[in-house]
Amino acid sequence: MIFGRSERGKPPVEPVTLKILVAGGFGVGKTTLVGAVSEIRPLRTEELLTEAGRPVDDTSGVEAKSTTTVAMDFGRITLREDLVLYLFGTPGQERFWFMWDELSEGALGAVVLADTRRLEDCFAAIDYFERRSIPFLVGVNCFDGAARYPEEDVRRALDLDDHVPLVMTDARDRESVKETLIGVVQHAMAQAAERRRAVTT
Ligand SMILES: Nc1nc2c(ncn2[C@@H]2O[C@H](COP(=O)(O)OP(=O)(O)O)[C@@H](O)[C@H]2O)c(=O)[nH]1
Ligand SMILES: [Mg+2]
Repeated sequence: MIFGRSERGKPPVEPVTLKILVAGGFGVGKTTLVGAVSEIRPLRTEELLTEAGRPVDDTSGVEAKSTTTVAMDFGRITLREDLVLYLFGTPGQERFWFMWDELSEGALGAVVLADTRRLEDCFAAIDYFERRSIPFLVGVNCFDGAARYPEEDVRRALDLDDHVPLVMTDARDRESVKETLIGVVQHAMAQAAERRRAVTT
């Protein structure tokens, strides 16, 4: 009794923790996604979009948005008792690119969020992960009022490699986000297995 779980013969589980990046253009839903699933109050560093910032922060096509994340979003989700994900939202604006190398250190994989109204906003993130061989999937954040396109059209517009998964997601919805994150973990594991095979054969 005093040994808790081990009374059933199982030692207490020390969870595996994995680091997942959440990337994509400005206003695509990164902060929303981390907030939708995080068990800890998401750590955010937001800065009011000021008049002075307007020429830099292009808000055309972005939902009413008065704050912008300047540092990063950080959250945690327990997928299973032995598997915990730490989520790091990358800063969307180009002037914060310098932070990405540090953030991506030790990352298992990434979600690149895309908005079909501004697909070009995620090209930079896709290029970044491709160049560094960081496994990623593309999550199309389905905004109300945005046209739905067939998966094939989105893949072609993004010039995605066949092996990169593309999923529809809703950054506001916990279950939808959870599924997307599981997709990243599975994809990263599959990629790792693939690479091991390539090395040993
Ligand atoms: N309708 C809709 N709005 C969303 C969705 N995801 C985010 N938003 C809104 O879009 C705006 C930008 O989202 P935010 O998470 O701040 O974007 P970030 O710049 O990528 O962190 C916010 O006002 C959100 O409430 C979505 O899936 N559907
Ligand atoms: Mg944000």
